[in-house]
Amino acid sequence: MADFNAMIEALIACDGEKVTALVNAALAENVPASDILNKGLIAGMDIVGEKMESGDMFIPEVLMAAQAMGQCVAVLKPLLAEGESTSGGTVIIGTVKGDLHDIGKNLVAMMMESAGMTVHNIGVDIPPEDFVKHINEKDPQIVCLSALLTTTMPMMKKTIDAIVEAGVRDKVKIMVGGAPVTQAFADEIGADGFAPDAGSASKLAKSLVKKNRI
Ligand code: B1M
Repeated sequence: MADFNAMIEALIACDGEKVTALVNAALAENVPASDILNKGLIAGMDIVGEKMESGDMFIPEVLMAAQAMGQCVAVLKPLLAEGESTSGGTVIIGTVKGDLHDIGKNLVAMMMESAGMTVHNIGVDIPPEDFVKHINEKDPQIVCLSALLTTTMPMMKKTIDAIVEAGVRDKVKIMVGGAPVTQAFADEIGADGFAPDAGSASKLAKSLVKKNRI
């Protein structure tokens, strides 16, 4: 039996070694990687977020917890592969300007790679003009924008506007996501799709690529 509570507690205690050991122990017991991710790591980060909000955890601690999560995600990466045969497709993914959160975005990138897509993960704090530059250079079918802050959500609209102004809007499907983002917001800013989590983002990207080819 995997001890998800111990994983959550070790993450909150910023004890990277312990979280990694617990993740490895759970894997050795054949606990599915997706359960470890959702019931252990993401559940733990949710509590870290609550503690951050209430002032019970400070930024350096949150960063240490995030680092521990990143290490474990690297361990889980090969096991989270979807294993489906796919039609491929090229994706650009980045976190919009002003926003430094990247754990969720990296998970989305990872799921898309696992699903056979070519993913250019262009990082965090990406200004609209850089998204345009990467579209011109990499010729993707899909552009994914991530934002975790309510204050950086408007930057998603600015990025879409810049893509329209650069005359490349028709070449790409734009998907948005991140904890505060909703389908209604995606519709409002003229995105082609919204996904609440990494698994559904990967599925949606594949279906958008397929639709585009027909
Ligand atoms: Co920040 N932070 N943070 N933070 N942080 C949140 C987001 C917050 C909710 C915490 C809180 O107060 N409860 C809050 C935002 C409040 C708001 O705007 N509504 C917040 C704040 C306020 C801040 C600062 C402003 C704090 C400060 O400085 N005073 C600051 C801002 C810095 C900046 O970006 N300019 C800040 C800084 C940081 C750290 C640097 C310390 C660190 C980030 C480290 C890193 O990413 N490398 C951090 C962290 C770790 C968090 C929390 C605790 C965890 C985020 C996370 O990684 N979750 C977070 C609280 C929380 O979310 N519970 C919080 C796990 C991850 C797997 O989930 O990112 O949601 P998530 O990704 C999911 C989906 O959203 C979706 O799929 C992913 C996987 O299923 N998804 C997409 C994500 N991107 C997608 C793109 C897509 C599709 C789906 O494209 C199509």
